[in-house]
Amino acid sequence: MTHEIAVIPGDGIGQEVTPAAVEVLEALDVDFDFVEGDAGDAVKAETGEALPQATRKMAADADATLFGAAGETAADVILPLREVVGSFANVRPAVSYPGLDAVQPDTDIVFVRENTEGVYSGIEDEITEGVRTLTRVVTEEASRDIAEFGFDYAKQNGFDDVTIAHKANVMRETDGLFLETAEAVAEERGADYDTALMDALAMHLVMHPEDYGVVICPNLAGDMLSDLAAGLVGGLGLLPSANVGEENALFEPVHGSAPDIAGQGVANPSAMILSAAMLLDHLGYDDEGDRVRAAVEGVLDEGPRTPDLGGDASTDEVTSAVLDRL
Ligand code: GGG
Repeated sequence: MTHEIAVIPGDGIGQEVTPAAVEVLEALDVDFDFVEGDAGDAVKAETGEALPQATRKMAADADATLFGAAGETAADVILPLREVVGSFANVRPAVSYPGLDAVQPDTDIVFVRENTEGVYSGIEDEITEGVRTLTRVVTEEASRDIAEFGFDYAKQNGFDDVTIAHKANVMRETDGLFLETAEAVAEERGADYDTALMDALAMHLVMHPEDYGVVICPNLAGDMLSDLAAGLVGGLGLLPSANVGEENALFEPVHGSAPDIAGQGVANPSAMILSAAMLLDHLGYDDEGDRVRAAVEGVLDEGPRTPDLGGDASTDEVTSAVLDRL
């Protein structure tokens, strides 16, 4: 069976790490047909459109999509792409790897982030000069979807600790609905859970990440807390993600376009390659996904390493080392 994969490198280091993930997928005994689409700042500068219709269609029609990184046009690229694939859940694992000098070596947390609404609904306005507003949308339906996904994910993947992140003491209506809906889902399932105010949770995650397993989050909180956890395990170059929908899915590293290092050939390809491993899991190639993860873990342990991890290797050298271990 051939799987059609839409490949959208996007901006900055997305152009450097996406080919690395494709090379890794090509090295496996799985039949892929890769189709490449344009999106991002450069395309917008050229055509006026950050996400061309052809790229949208490519992602909609493919069996899965690999996306690299978004830059200034993130709101016009990654948010609509997630919508195109119908993704309501953004799964972001933050794991400590042996051999890396991580701030917190006992981290094994999966952030399950609501992926369709909250402050990322895109409803912003300038109501008068100097006054701008943003409408935060929270619905019972999306809150239920993400909570059900989070509790199912925890059960299927052997996580005992589930935490519902919120700020319902301040955002009483919106996070109030998110929290009460997620708690209702837990009660229906007879599942154990904790709740945590997201600001206090940020501090506890830094001090005691080992206390957390699956963290179910509203959209912006999930984006921020997962980046915070990246800092605990060695940086954004290590965190993959899956944007999961009912029928379709898109896989991307948590990091953005990193304009400070783009074009130098030194971006860490690990997060992107680990995202490709999540794509393999999604398509039912669990063994291949495990092989890719083991190869990346071996390279993270023994090198070579890119500068973000204290080494001086290039993206290509790290990718070759992963390929050698496959
Ligand atoms: N590959 C992820 C990416 O491009 N991140 C940049 C960004 O702005 N992300 C916002 C988000 O994940 O919602």
